[in-house]
Amino acid sequence: MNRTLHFSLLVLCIGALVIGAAYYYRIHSKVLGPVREYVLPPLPYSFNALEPYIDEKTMRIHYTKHHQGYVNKLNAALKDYPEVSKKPLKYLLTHVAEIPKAIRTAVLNNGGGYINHAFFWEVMTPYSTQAPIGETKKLIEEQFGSFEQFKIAFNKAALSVFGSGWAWLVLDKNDVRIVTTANQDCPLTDGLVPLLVLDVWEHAYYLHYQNRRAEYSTAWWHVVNWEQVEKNYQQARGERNGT
Ligand code: MN3
Repeated sequence: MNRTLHFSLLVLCIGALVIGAAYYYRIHSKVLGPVREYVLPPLPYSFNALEPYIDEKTMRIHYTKHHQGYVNKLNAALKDYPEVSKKPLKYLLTHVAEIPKAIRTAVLNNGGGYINHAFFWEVMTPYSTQAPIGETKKLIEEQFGSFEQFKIAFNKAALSVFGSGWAWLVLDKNDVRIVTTANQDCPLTDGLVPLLVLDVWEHAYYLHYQNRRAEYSTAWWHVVNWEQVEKNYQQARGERNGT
């Protein structure tokens, strides 16, 4: 085989590969569409806004490293599954069987990590009303006797989480209930609607409180965003009524 023929064949092969790849990509993106890429949702306040209850360094690392880590790993898991990525995360977490087995654990862990943290940032504020308001105030008082009793029960639940996890106030049909989840599990998967949450992973408090989770969960009440909790409740009720 002479050199020119050799070169021509090489050019032909490369050309065929390029055209093939372009064609595959065109078909692929036409049929399946692009992959949805998650980005870190904006933090609703500055890193030092929740001081002294949650310190700036913890917030910064928690948001830019831990939360970002879940975002990255979620995107990596969905990279080759555009059809799955197009479904809202809330939908996937409530229809677990529709997540392909090969990525199910990764989507549950990192999708949970993504959504749980996004939710956690929202239920905190430097301008806390310090006590529940509206319908949630009524529901909490009916269910737990008083706000004080509720706080005691919630803190007890937060302390009972062995290892890493979360303590939640959820809406279960028409009642509010305290539940805990392990790792990055989300109550949505169990058909419960989150209203309030506390992250009790050590990364959420260790720098400032070291091993003193009780101290952290007690201090945290100062920054609870009860207006958001009420909004979460109203939204859940609206969705249920189809409005
Ligand atoms: Mn966390």
